[in-house]
Amino acid sequence: MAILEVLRFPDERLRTKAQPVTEFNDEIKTLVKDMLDTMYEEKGIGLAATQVNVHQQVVVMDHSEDRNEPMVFINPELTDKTGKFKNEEGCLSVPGIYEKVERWETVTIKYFDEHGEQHEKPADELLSICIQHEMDHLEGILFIDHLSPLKRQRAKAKLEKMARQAAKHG
Ligand code: K1U
Ligand code: ZN
Repeated sequence: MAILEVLRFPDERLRTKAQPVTEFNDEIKTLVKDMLDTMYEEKGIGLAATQVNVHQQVVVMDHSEDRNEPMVFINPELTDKTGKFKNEEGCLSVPGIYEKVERWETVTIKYFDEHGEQHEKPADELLSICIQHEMDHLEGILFIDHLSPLKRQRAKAKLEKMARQAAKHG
């Protein structure tokens, strides 16, 4: 079991655009396993490789109640998207900030699993929100980038205050 370091805002490495996976080898399988271990350890429902400073298009998720339904999305693409809705989001890379973000309501995800098999899956509710949030990470976009300038400024000020307090108290 390997727990990877999760990059935190304002780390510039979170702004790196991820590259498509071209080889489904043991390295990718190990990355997927380590990302799942890290997501469970951090109590997240999703994680993008960008957040652990690996700039390949790999996403893991599990939003099941018992935390026993891992999902892997490699080179994800949205082939269909309908409707819009607003929901509260959080992010392991932007701790302590929860804000409503507008997303596509339903999407269809085309992706590969870690064995290189291609799949297509319809998604709504939390799966739809989460895949859009994670695919943003792969593009170097954070959910706070979707907020109004005022809300973004407030979030930044809160994060800076939290960083100052953490530095003071160790
Ligand atoms: O990408 C990440 O940092 C993971 C993120 C996924 C996510 C949660 C909620 C909406 C969109 C994307 C998290 O897991 S944040 C922590 C969390 O478990 C959570 C936060 C708010 C609502 C539901 C869950
Ligand atoms: Zn996130």
